[in-house]
Amino acid sequence: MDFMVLTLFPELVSSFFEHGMISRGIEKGLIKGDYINIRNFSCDRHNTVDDRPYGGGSGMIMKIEPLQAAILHAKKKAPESRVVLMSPQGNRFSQERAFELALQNQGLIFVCGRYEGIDERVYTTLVDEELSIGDYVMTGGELASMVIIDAIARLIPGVLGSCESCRSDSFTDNRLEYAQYTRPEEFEGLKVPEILLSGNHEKIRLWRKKSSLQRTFLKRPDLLQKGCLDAEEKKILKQWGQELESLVKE
Ligand code: 4GM
Repeated sequence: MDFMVLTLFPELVSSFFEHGMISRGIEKGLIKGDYINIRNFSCDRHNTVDDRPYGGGSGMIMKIEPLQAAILHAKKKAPESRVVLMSPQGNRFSQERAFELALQNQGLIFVCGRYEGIDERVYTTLVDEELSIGDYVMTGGELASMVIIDAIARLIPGVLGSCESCRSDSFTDNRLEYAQYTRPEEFEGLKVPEILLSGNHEKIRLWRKKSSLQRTFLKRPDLLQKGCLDAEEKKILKQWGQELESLVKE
């Protein structure tokens, strides 16, 4: 899957493509990470990419001509790709959307804004979709595009070491991930739950399911209302309720 980022700060993005699992995925040929400096597409000798807003007011607005030229160049390199503009007004990105986009396997061209905004005609003529990573404003779209690329890339088979590790991720099936431990068995009096040392795979599976449900119930109860509980989950929660009740009775 091809990722291309159009930005005024290509170094921000290049270092992201050069580290960790993302760079490994690129080396393995599973994903492509590229970037284009929007300033290279400015139309005058001062390399202007922004201008004052019509109607007055403070701040500078990104001009349409360099953005159009950069987007057309990116489209020429990757004609099948979808053009996504990062903005706080966009559709909210989520784990569900990450799965959708990874499955579609269509390349993505990210347009990252800077300054106080972008000429409205960019949104209406050059962009397939606006995406947002949350209800807050940043100085540029670069971090948002990297968040999205990271979340999608790790779902592409082979990018992470094992396929198992992303199947049990938080938010998949609207559940948070279960508690995990590694050595030592005891740290400053804090012990690893014994079941995890038992080697009993069925007991471990049930313990993990319970841990996942407990965490979701305590930290993100909104997720439990969204997806309904299956029979096994109901049983586990009922059992937890009984455990709590017996504590109160004693
Ligand atoms: C306004 C318009 C994305 C601001 C376009 C970008 C937050 C997000 C910017 C832009 C951004 C977000 C740059 N801030 N919540 N700032 O995903 O690109």
